[in-house]
Amino acid sequence: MSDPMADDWSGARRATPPMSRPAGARHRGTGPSAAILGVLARLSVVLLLGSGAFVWSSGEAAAPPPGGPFTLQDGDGKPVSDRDFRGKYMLVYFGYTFCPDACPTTLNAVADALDRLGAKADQIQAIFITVDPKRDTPAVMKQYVAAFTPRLIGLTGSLEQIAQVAEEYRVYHVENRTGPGPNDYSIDHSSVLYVMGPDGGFIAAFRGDQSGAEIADDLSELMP
Ligand SMILES: [Cu+2]
Repeated sequence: MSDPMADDWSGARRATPPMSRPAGARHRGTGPSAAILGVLARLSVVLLLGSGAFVWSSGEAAAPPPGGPFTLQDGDGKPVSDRDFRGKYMLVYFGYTFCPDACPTTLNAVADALDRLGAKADQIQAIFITVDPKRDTPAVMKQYVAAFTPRLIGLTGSLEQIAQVAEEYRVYHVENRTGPGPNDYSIDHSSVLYVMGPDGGFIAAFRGDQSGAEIADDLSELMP
């Protein structure tokens, strides 16, 4: 597999938070690592070579699809529920604002994809859910997502709320200590874009490291 992240960075045209690693550096726990492969195995997804998109396989009847109800807080601290987006597609990504690489890369690609979709993007709500609620307050999330596109909303919540929604979506996330201070940690997390339908049900999951053009193509195919 080539390194799509390098392409994403060269194609990035929006403001991004400063990077602490060179372009193309892999976030531990993301990319085709053992961690994400483990997540994907649990998702029982099938990799469609070519488009790069993952789609749900119903081969394992015992495993329910990712997704489920949530109540979180938006950038103003107001409660937001999955039910608020019925009638729209939800494009959901999990990460955190201190993320040095995977999150800004993916969110730039999402912004690019929504631009490319034109009017069709009005049917899609892009949602960034933090897996770092201790640092990602509503205000932090609001400022962060605004740097990518006004079409993106950032959601946070209590530790319990975040743990629950991450579990529903089968999101892999593990805190790693980087020093003795309370904020000295990074988070390894899976990098997957979930597409949920207008009824809230799971439709597909894409690799988070696709380009905006690829994401736009995949979304176009899924939307009537
Ligand atoms: Cu990240």
